[in-house]
Amino acid sequence: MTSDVGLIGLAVMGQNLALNMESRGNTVSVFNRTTSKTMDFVERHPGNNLKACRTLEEFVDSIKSPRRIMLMVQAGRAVDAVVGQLVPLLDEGDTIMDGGNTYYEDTEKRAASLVDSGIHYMGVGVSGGELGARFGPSLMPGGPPAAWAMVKDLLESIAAKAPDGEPCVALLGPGGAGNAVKTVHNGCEYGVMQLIAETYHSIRRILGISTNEIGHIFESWQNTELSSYLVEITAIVLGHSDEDGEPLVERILDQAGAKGTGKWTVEMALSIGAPVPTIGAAVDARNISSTKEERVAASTVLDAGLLPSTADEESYVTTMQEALYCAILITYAQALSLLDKLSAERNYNLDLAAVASLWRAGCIIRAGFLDDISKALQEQPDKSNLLLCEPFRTEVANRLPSLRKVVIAATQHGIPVPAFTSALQYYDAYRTATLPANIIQGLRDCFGAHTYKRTDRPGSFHTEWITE
Ligand code: NBP
Repeated sequence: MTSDVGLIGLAVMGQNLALNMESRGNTVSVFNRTTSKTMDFVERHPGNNLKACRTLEEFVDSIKSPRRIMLMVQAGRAVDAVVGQLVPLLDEGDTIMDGGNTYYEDTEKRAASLVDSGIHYMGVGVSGGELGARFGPSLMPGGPPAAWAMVKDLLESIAAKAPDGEPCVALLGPGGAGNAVKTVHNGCEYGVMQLIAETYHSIRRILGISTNEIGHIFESWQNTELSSYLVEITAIVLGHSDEDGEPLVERILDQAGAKGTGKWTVEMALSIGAPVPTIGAAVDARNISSTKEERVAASTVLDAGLLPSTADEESYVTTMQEALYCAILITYAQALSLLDKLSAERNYNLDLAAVASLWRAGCIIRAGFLDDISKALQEQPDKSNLLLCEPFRTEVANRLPSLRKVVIAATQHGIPVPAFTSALQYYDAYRTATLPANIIQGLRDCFGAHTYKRTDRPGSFHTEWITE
């Protein structure tokens, strides 16, 4: 019997995605570079419709034509290696889906190189970690409509379902559009995680309450506008005890790892001139966290220059809650604005309401408010930024005093809050009609004759600023 779909790469994500596909009634052929892992995986799931393949030839021959093949291997060279070996075995009309965290430009190149062969190539962002892969990830596919027609049913069946029953998957655009959306999703994830970490740090330092108590605060926030997967698991992580009953998280070394998608988001943003300061701050915060030895040494010699605190401790938790929600919305606004600008630059024609809609379930940045974000973007397509869309314009405005208080209190106490600060700074810069960029233009023209534009007449101007 031929299989309905094939999957290559049986590390944690591939195994779970294969089981997910199988659980929806598909026979799944599986292949892994290291054959023992293929055999071991299939032996651990007897009775399932999984077909272990020892060679790529056997794998390709075992799949129904036109073939649908999902790659879940490490991004980069591994994808090139697999595609290189696979393509000569495939036929016109077959579809390769790269489900890894691939850089969108890489997908563009691979898709372009296959156009003449008639083999379809899709970049499919997969979010939700291993549980998502197993029971329903958020899927962000990009590629040609003809390929989407081939894989739509399959992807809709394995995707997470939003509260209204809609599958969290839609064709987002051509080429690398899906990978770009997944990258920015991860960038947004970096920003929100950094905001959460700063919230913990600020409450701990300013109120001096225990990690366990802060865990309870996050738990209670799940019943508020902050309701989201990352807030939910923060409560779990903060509430988890080590063997002796002490909070485990306090024994975790304060050096954050990264696999690069945050950096890619910032690189993408820099390359098209789109501001994403909160995501940039989150990447920098991970980088500075990794300089542990230097920080420990500096902590004994650098003065703090603290100021008297003006934080109202009575209402501080509520202030923090409002500030966190406000800063999270500003982070989503940056991420969506980046995608909007990328879409214009690359002709992706991204539907941002659809993007927000498929982030509603299955992915790491899923949150209760995404339903409203999706509706707002759909109903107010003329608005150039989420911050201008109601109800978010008003929601952010109402919480801004809290965001300012949190930044002020942290500054007075010498607590680093780069994500909160950058969110506030983005907002303030975005709402400022006249920025001091005129000074920059004057300076550029003064030292380098770079010219400037005037507010009172059209054209390009240069001034001889230094006459002697
Ligand atoms: P890894 O990213 O750790 O990749 C391991 C897989 O790649 C194994 O199957 C390995 O085969 C295969 N592989 C490598 Br490495 N080099 C290869 C090569 N030259 N030729 C063929 N196969 C090769 O696995 P993962 O954590 O399951 O993630 C898979 C993809 O999904 C990645 O792109 C990842 O970024 C993305 N992703 C991961 C998560 C997550 O939570 N982990 C979430 C969302 C997306 P081997 O067994 O022979 O070494």
